[in-house]
Amino acid sequence: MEPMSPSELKYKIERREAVLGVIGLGYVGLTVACAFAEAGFQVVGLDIKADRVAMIRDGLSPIAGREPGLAELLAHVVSIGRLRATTDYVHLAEADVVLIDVETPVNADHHPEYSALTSACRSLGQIMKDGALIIVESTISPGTMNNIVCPLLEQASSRRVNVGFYLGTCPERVMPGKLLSNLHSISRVCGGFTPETAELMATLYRSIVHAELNMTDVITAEMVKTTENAYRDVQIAFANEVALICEAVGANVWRVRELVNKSPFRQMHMPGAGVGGHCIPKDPWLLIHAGRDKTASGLITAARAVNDRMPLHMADLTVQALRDEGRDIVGAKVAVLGYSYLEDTDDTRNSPSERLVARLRQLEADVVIHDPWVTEYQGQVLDCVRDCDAIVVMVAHQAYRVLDLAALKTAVRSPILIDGRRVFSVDEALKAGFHYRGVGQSRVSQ
Ligand code: SAJ
Repeated sequence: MEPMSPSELKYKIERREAVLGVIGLGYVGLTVACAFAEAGFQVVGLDIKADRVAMIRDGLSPIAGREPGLAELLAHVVSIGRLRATTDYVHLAEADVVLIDVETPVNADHHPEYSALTSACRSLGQIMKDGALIIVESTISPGTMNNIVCPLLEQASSRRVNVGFYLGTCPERVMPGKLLSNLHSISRVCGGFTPETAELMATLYRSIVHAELNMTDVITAEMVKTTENAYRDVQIAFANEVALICEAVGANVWRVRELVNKSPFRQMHMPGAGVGGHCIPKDPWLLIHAGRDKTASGLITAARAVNDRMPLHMADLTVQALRDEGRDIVGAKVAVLGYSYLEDTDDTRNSPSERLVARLRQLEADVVIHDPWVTEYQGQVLDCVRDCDAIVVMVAHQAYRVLDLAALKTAVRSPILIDGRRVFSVDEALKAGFHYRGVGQSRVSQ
């Protein structure tokens, strides 16, 4: 039987008659599966985790944290039979389009760890429909589509790309806490092996993306995604390095940043206690990996080192502040406020607080942790800081912004406040009787 032509597939997509498969039902895959189901497609979602599939089959979202609208949408599209979840690849054989949304981490040597991606390609290749459109949404190192994904799919399917199947990559651009809204509102890059495939992809995504769809080739699409996050990482590292210089010269980095950003075309990012999350710490390494044997990438590598050092700098500030109070870090009780990687989320992946806590414990401090969003660290802040020798703020949770510093002052043993995210102003900290040190704010105390 002749494979579907691109125009036949385009017709099926436009009429929402195409069956969609999604491999990987994590925060990206599940969200996109629900969105296409809501748009009218029949969607088959596949995940290797049977418990996750079981929850989805029951119309329950396995995604932790607050994701407005997602749980309700999932329940709805499952109840009307528009989204079916499975652990068995055989159910993807009917799919006209398959999205691959599996994890693409980097290993300890900062190289891509593609076991999930290669396994998905091999399993899909063995059963995929003739003429199917395969789209990788996972973030991948530039060159991965040409050097890994395409050969694996051709080998497993005994078909040739652009003849027996169509192939492209459309990197995801979602953020925890805003998954559904981002999916609909942020522009996407549709990188196809051919312009016709890119056009097919745009036709598909137009049903859920109400923003620009930019068609291009696969290497460009791979470069854009890894570059946009490496850009952010380098910008944050620049802000952090300026903050360290401000501490050295006695300036306030926040005032410096405010005035720098009044200069045209300046957008200095925010210095802070470090860079965590699922994207920013990882994607620069995927970008560097692509050019590893051919060009230097000193700047991007150095930026990663600057950002990774910030949690250790927070430990240094704590040690210095205790010393100023005549106290030793050894045996000091230190309260760490904030364990997620970002304000007002429960996501702790690559959290800077993890590095800080490890460092403080290595220095033999007695560390207590609080985070209103992370189950194991919830509770009253006052109880957490009681009798402590220093408070270290690592995350700008809204709950911390409204804390009564005067009340905290009565609970602590020594009034030291180390602020990694400028949650408090120097004046309010001093007024409450704290000795205050902030990233980029040279030592300020009475
Ligand atoms: N951070 C700083 N200074 C800044 C901005 C962030 O220290 O100026 C820290 C945060 O505290 C956090 C980390 O960097 O620990 C990452 O923060 P983020 O705001 O970049 O949030 P993410 O990790 O959710 O990044 C996502 C990315 N989106 C996608 O990958 C689709 C990123 O490209 C977005 O720019 C970012 O969201 C966003 O704009 O919210």
